[in-house]
Amino acid sequence: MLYPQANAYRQMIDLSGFWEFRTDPDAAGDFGIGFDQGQPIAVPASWNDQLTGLRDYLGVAWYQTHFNLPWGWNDQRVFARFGSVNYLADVWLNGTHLGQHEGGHLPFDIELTTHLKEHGNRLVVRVDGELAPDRVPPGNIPPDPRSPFAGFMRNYPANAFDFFPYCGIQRPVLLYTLPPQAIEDVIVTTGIDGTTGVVRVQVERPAGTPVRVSLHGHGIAIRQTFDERDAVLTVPQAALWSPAAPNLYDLTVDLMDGDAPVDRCTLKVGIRTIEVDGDQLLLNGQPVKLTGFGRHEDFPVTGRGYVPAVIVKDYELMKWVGANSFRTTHYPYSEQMMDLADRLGFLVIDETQAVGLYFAEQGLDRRRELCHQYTRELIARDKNHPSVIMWSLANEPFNNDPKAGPFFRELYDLAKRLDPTRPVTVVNVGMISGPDEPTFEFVDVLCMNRYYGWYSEAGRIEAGVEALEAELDATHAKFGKPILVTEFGADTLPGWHAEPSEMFSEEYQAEFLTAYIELMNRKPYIAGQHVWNLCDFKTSQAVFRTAAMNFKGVFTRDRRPKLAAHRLRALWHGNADG
Ligand code: GCB
Repeated sequence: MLYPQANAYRQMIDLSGFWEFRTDPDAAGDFGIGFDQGQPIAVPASWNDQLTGLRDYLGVAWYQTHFNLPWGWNDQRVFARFGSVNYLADVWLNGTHLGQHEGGHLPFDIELTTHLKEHGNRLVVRVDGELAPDRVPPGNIPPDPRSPFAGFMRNYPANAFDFFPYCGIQRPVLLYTLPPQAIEDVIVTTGIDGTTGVVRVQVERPAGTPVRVSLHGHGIAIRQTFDERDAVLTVPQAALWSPAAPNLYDLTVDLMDGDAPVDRCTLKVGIRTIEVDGDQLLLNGQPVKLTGFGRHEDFPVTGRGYVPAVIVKDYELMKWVGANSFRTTHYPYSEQMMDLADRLGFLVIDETQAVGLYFAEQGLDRRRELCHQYTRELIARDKNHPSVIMWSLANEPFNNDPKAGPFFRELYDLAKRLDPTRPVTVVNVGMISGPDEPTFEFVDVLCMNRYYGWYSEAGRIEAGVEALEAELDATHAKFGKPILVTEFGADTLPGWHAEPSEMFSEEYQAEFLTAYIELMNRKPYIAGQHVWNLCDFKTSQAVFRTAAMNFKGVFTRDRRPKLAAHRLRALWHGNADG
């Protein structure tokens, strides 16, 4: 699945702007043909914080917009691409239902061609944002009636994950054309042979059509025409891609009819390898140590909506503190965020939206299908990014269940079949399955979220770090694989100070992160440290989430540094001016 492009053979327009909106609390509406008197709403953005009274509304809502066909589009194949609609989307054009997609955070394309008019097209999208046990991520899981705590301390809305369940059309909606004969997909993988880069380009297209590929940049221009499925280009003295030098080449793929191109796609290529060797993670054959964060697509008013300026800002903040990486906690981020990771040289652990997974029979088959769908869709979308160094199949599933091991083994095999070039992981949390994590046997890298000194050993950083060290050493001795500590952190109210430090103070967070990092720096098998979280972010309401916020950010929700941000900068850059 290629991102839409505009060039001599393809065109594209962005439908971002003010759409019309109405809720449908009984889910009984039949507005596919359109509706009158909708309220204006911004697309892309979550609906929750835009319109009065809708913050906790997670039901059905309808969006509609109108467009005229641009000049020259009459005889083209036209598609709509939705970057992210959370959670369940149904699409109508001029009264005809054209498709459905389940799951936010991943794109889908719908062909509009035969239903288009030259003027006054009406595009309608029904969005169902409900939380349900047979959805992924799940929510509204019935409390266990045998538990004495059934219904006690529940969060609201009742998601099974720790971030606000924003919904709506959250990323841009694009209209684009494809020529009659079109490139369907391009799959690029890279290798290194001495100082030579090896770039394999596989082009999915109508059978029997020749392809011409050109690779430009860093002093080379290579061109090759071929009839086979793929071509291998060799790049002498290759300028490799890495965080220190995110070198990119320009790849142009032309579909040929005789000597004339009939379609074209361009993409950026970074030549790099990523592999696991014993307990080390190797980038371009050299051990790499990740410093960075878990993050959220989260900002006031726009919710989980695509805001380019916030993306730029977050990269600036990450660079400022000395991060070289992040994990797309807990769902795939926007395609634009991934493009910038390639350009700016960030290493990305790319995670699906399988968070809060549990294994009770009810709804399990559906959750399994969705996890397979998401894994396929994520790899299809992000496979060509040099920045993506690992696939994460899930965050903190309730793996203390005998069904979990086989569930993830299947998913791991699927990911490896689709992409044999990248390590695959499942992110574990000690509070649930700890060292008996069933996926540790087969995943390539062990990703551990740990909160000793916060959720356990509360208020006692030293005792927490001792427990952490014991567990890390034991896990390493047992599995001998690289370990990433993919979350560690402490809630911190900005401006709250204490001496001696205590929980929720800025001093406690700074001391907590320092103690963890100093320990991890002493352990050669620790391949990475990701602080939870880059910024404070909104959650559901719960007694353990003051003001419906998770305050573990080292920056506030409006991106101001806490004490810990300065401390991290000193630790990761090696000096305060780094
Ligand atoms: C975790 C989760 C993350 C939470 C975090 C916390 O282990 O992966 O989603 O926000 O802990 O702050 O409790």
